[in-house]
Amino acid sequence: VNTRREIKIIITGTMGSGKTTAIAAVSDAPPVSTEATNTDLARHTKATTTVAMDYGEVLLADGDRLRLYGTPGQGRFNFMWEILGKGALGVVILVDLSRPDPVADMGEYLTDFANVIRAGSAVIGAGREHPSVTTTVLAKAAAQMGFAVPVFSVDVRRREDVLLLLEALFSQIEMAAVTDEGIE
Ligand SMILES: Nc1nc2c(ncn2[C@@H]2O[C@H](COP(=O)(O)OP(=O)(O)OP(=O)(O)O)[C@@H](O)[C@H]2O)c(=O)[nH]1
Ligand SMILES: [Mg+2]
Repeated sequence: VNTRREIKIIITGTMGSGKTTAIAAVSDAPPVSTEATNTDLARHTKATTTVAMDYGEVLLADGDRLRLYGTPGQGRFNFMWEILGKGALGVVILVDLSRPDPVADMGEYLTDFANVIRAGSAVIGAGREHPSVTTTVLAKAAAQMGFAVPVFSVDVRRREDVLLLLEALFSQIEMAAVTDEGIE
């Protein structure tokens, strides 16, 4: 039976890690964004920030549709996370390696989205550069927290990079489904 599915994915990470950029880079339909003037310039110098959510869609070759929901990065909008997380099967955590402590950043999002990650899957996308924190360091730190998640080096401005992340996440979701239901 050819059952086309719709799979909800959350894209999260610190302010400026590139959630809005990533969704715009891959979405088949024009992305929906809720950008407003950034009044928190101390936290990040960019001109705008997401205040509710980002939304985009990617149609996979097999007909499944990924629905992508980007979270706002500012802490005062954290109430949106629970709303956006409902029914999600996967989480993409974007880590900005230009920040002082990317391992701690990653840890916060793994903890905050633990329920979604345990019910589904997660991948980490690491962008920009850090003098000592590599993708291997991030993968080890995640494993120590009990999350066996793959870590990829990405430039969220590149469609191929974001698609790679989504494909890795999607294949994990598929594998989990096979394990849960038995091979048909
Ligand atoms: N130079 C450079 N710029 C990057 C890189 N990755 C992302 N960017 C830029 O960083 C910015 C990220 O901004 P957004 O996509 O708004 O980030 P966000 O995570 O949605 O931020 P909030 O919604 O405020 O939490 C964009 O201007 C990207 O073009 C990179 O590797 N190098
Ligand atoms: Mg944003």
